[in-house]
Parts: sequence; structure tokens; C-alpha cells
Amino acid sequence: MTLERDDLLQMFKTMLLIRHFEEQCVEFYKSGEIHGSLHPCIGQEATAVGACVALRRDDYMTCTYRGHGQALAKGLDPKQAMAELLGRKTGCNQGKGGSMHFTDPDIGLLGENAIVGAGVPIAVGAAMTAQLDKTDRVAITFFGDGAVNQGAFHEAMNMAAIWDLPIIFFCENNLYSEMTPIKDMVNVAQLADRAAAYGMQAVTVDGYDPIAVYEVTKAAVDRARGGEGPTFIEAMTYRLFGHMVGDAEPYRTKAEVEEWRKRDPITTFPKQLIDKFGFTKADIEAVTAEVEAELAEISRFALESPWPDVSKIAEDVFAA
Ligand SMILES: Cc1ncc(C[n+]2csc(CCOP(=O)(O)OP(=O)(O)O)c2C)c(N)n1
Ligand SMILES: [Mg+2]
Repeated sequence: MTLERDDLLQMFKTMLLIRHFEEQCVEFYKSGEIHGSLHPCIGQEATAVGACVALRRDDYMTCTYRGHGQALAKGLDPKQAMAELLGRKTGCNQGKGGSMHFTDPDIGLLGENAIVGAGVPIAVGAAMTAQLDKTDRVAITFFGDGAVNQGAFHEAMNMAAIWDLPIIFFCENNLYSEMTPIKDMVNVAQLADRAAAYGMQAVTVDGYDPIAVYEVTKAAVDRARGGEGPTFIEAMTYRLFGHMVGDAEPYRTKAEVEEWRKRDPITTFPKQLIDKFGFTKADIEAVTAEVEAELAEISRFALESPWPDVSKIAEDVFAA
């Protein structure tokens, strides 16, 4: 699929929805509506949207605790997502999973995962299922730069390479693993360099450019679906918010954040749509108004949704 004009505007709309959705989450967290830990992907919307546009609805996906944006981009109903965050019965996990455990088999979402690197082998298993069942589904697994030193990550990469599994390893390199800079964790210039050791295709892409992200992911999806095996994508990105709500951010300078903010895709992508693709300011304003109205409805739905029944607390949680 080549991106049409409508696709581009839709990509902007999804990116903006994710941004406003998460800004609202931060407000709900501060007002005590959301409990536990909250890890927004503010600043990383272009990777989620660029990659997911290249996927089919029935393709498998795993992601991390920073996966709200990817789940929404893959097609998770934002009302169900917000209700889940607020612990309501109408949530995608019936309010029992919360921020770090969004799951929806209808869109291939096999779960967010709070354990660093743990979604990677799960996605390899899903890719193996697709290969054995000859379904032509592919799997994508999103993870951070902090996951690449996990043992399970190496095993999963190697297994996918030797068996030519239909999987995309999508690393969002946002330069920090929690509070640790990437340069203190690995001794290679780019994480993509690691893929050669497994005999795997790899590419590094600007994660602040949704079209570039789409293009590399589309190539990887075509390769996987065509039986040509896995690809490792390293997207260079940056979170414009702390690691989680409440992060005092002593490990980075305000100047560094401001430097990245100048390239914030939420402001630069619509400019690109106007300058290069012939959209008007009115088109952008209309999308912005639609997203604002949608978000008000999403929040209202979640706030008005009922709580789960306490007597059902253990249902669907553990296998009998
Ligand atoms: C196995 C494991 N070790 C440590 C942690 C604690 N921890 C939570 S988030 C995180 C940083 C992960 O960084 P990265 O993979 O780069 O993802 P990012 O948060 O930058 O999106 C760590 C170490 C964990 N959740 N799981
Ligand atoms: Mg990181």
C-alpha cells in the first residue's frame, strides 16, 4: 500500500489523538482517577502510528508499559482504553489490567508487558504460530533500548533469524532506559548494528518522521509476509515527558528536551502536510477540533462507566 492523502491526514489525526489521550491520562493520574504507574509515550507518537499503518488488523503485536499509543494506533477502541486506565468494567481488560496490561485479541494485541523485554519472545511465539499455521499474519514487537541487553531478547532474535519467522523487532531508541543514558549501556554506535550478529536485516530510521517509519516498517512487513524472515528496526526517538508521571528528570537537561521539542512530530508533521502535501490550515484545524470532541466523549464514557463487580475479581485473571 502506498500512502494516499487521506492516509496522511488520518495518521496525523491518530498521532494527535494519542497525544491528547495521554495528556488527559496525566490529568486523571494527578486527580486520583488513575492509580499505579503511568508511562506516557508523549513525543513518541510518530513511531506508533508510522509502524501500525503498515500492519493489518489481524497481525500480532506486543508492546511495553509505554504502549498506549501503539495499542490505539493498532485499533484499540480509545473508550475501552481510557475505561481500562480508570479501572472500569468497560475497559479492554474489564478494568483489571490497567495502564501496563492493555490486551485485545481482536486487533492482535497480545498484551503490553511491564517486564522489560518480556513481550519480545511472546511475539516470536506468535510469529511461529503464523508460520506453522500458514496464516500469513506477521508479528511486531515494540520494545525500548533498555531491552536489548536482556537474555530473552538475544534468544528471541536468534530463533527468529534461524527459522525465518515473520516478525518485526521494533526498537524505540529514546536514548534512555528509565534514568540511564544509552551510552552507559552499550558500546555500539547504533543498536541496529547488533542485528548483523544474528544474520538479520536491520535498519535505523528517524522515529520523528512518521512517513519514514511507515516506509521501513512496510518493507519489513512485506519481507516477513513473503517468507523472507525477520527485520530489526531501530527508530531514533525521544520522550518529551518523564519516564513516568512524577519523574523529576535529574538525568537530562532542560536544554536537551527543548532541542528535541523543536522537532516534535505533533507540530512538525502538520507543517509538512501543508508545505509538501497541499493540505490547508483549515484541514488541520478541522482534524484538531474532531480529536478534541472525540476525547471529551472518551473521557465522559470512562468516567461514567461502572466499576467491575468485586465478586468477579478473580475471573479471567488466572487459568483454572
Ligand atoms: C526485567 C526488568 N528489569 C527492570 C525493570 C525496571 N524498569 C522499568 S522501565 C525500565 C527502563 C526500560 O527502558 P527502555 O527499554 O529503554 O524503555 P523506555 O522506558 O525508554 O520506553 C526499567 C529498567 C523492569 N520493569 N523489568
Ligand atoms: Mg528507552
